[in-house]
Amino acid sequence: MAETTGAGLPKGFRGAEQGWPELDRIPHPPRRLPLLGDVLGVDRRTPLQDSMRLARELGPIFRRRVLNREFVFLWGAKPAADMADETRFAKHVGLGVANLRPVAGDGLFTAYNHEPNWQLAHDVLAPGFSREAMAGYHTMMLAVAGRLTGHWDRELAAGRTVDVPGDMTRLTLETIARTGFGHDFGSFERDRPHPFVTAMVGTLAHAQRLNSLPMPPVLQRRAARRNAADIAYLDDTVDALVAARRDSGRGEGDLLDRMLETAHPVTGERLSAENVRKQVITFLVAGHETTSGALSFALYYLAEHPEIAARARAEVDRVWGDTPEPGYDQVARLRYLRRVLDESLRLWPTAPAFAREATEDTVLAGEHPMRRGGWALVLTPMLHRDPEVWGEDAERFDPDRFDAKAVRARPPHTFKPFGTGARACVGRQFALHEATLVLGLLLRRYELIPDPGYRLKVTERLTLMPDGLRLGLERRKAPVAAPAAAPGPDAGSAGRCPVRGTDE
Ligand code: MNH
Repeated sequence: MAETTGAGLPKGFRGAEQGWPELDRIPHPPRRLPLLGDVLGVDRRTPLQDSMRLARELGPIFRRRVLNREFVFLWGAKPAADMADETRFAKHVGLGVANLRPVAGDGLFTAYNHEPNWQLAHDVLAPGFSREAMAGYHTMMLAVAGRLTGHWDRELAAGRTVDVPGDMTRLTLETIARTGFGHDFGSFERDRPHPFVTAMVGTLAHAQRLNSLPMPPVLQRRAARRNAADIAYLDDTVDALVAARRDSGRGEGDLLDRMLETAHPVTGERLSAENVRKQVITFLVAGHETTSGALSFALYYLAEHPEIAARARAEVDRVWGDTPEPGYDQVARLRYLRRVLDESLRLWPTAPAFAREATEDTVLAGEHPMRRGGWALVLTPMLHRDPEVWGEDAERFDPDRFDAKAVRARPPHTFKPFGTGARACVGRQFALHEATLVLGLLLRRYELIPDPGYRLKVTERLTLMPDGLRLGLERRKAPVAAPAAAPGPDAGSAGRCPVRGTDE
C-alpha cells in the first residue's frame, strides 16, 4: 500500500526517539517486554481507555512502545496548552489519522498540512458552515429529528426500549447526508444499520487496530481484504451520489454543490473529481459518527441525572414554549442544555485524541526539548480530567462547570473536544446546533428511563460510543406552556449566543 512504509508504519512516520532528544526523562510503563514493548495488560479493542489508565499511573506526559514504534502521550493542562501555540506546533497526521488515508485520502481531515488541497478545500468549504448556511440546514435537521421521534413514538407504543447509539447514528447520518448532499439513506426504515455505516465502522475499527497489537499474518491479510472491500463500498456509494447530482443539476446550495461548482475566491481553482470523492466520504464519516456519540453520552447522563434533565427540560419549555418547530435562534438560547452537551464532551470527547507536531526545534512547556517534526498525542479525555483545572471531583458530571463565570475562571486551552488551531473541527457549530436541537426535542417529548442494570461501557473505533445503551421512554403528559413569570436561573443571560468558543 502506497501510504505505508515497508514496516507497516504510516508514511513519514517519525519515532519518538528522533523527535524527543531527552526521551529518557519521560516515564513509560514499568513492565516493558523486549521486542513487543508496552503491551502487557492492553487490549486491542480499547487503546484509548488503556492509555487513560496508563495516564493515571504515569502522569501528565508519558510514552508507550508497541513493537518498533514509540509514541509520546500527554494530557497535563500545561503541556497541552503549550501545544496549542500555532506558531510552534501544528496538526500531526499520524497513527489513526494516517491510517485513514486509504479511506479519506487528501480530504480535509486527513490531508497533510503541506498538501495544497487542504487550503483549497478549506477555503471552498468553510463558508458551508457559516451562520447563514447553518440557518439553512436548520429546517432539514428538524425534518430528520421528526423521523427519530416518529420512530421513538412507535417503539414506545410497542412497549420497547430504544437503542440509543443505533438511533443517534441513524439520525446523524441522515442529517449530514440530507444537509450536505441532498441524499436519503433511509436509515429509519431499516432494522439494521445502512451498509454504508457498517463499511465505515469497519474502516474505522481497522485503522484503530493497525496502531495496536500485531495480528498474525493470516488475520492481517483477511482484515486487509475486508478493509479494501469496505473502502470500495464507500467509494461506490459516493460515486453514485455524485453522479446523481451531476445528472440532476444543482441541489439546494449544499456542500456537494460547493464541492462541484465553487471556485477558490482568489485562485479560481476547483476541487478535482478524485478530491471531491474523498471530501464526500470525509464529511459523511466525520459529520456523523462523532455527533452520534456525543448525543448518546448526553442522553446517558440525562437519564442518570433526573434533576439535571428536569432543569434542562424546564429551560426548553421556557425558551421554546409550545411552538411545534423551534426556530434557528431558539436553539442557541438553550444555554443550560448546551452545558449538558459540553459536560458530556468533557468526560467523553468522542474524537478522543489529536496529534500535534513541533514546526521548529523547541522546548515543550519549558521542560521537554523537541526537534522539528517530533510529535505527541494529546489525550483529550484526560486533559478534561486534569485535577489542577477541573478539581478533584473531575469524574463527576456537572454541567455548571460550563456556566460563563466558571469558563472565564479556567485557563485557556483546557477544553478541546474539537481539537485546536487551523485544523480544528470545521463542523463544530453544525454538530453543536444539531445535538442541542435534538436533545431539546427529545427532552420536551419524553421522560428518559435508565435501565438500572446498565453500567457505562465505552466502545472504541477511533471514536467513542456508549456500548449497548438502551433507554425506556415515557411520553410527557402535556407540553408545558411557557410560563410568563418566574424566569429560571438562566433567563437573565439568554440571547447571547452560546454556540461560540468557550475557551479561545
Ligand atoms: Mn469534526 C476535525 C471532533 C463533528 C468535520 N473534528 C475534527 C477534529 C476533532 C473533531 C477533534 C480535529 C482532529 C485533529 O486535530 O486531528 N467533530 C469532532 C467532534 C464532533 C465533530 C467531537 C461532534 C461532536 N466534524 C463534526 C461534523 C463535521 C466534522 C458534524 C462535518 C459536518 N471535523 C470535520 C472535518 C475536520 C474535523 C472536515 C477536519 C478539519 C481540517 O483539518 O481542516
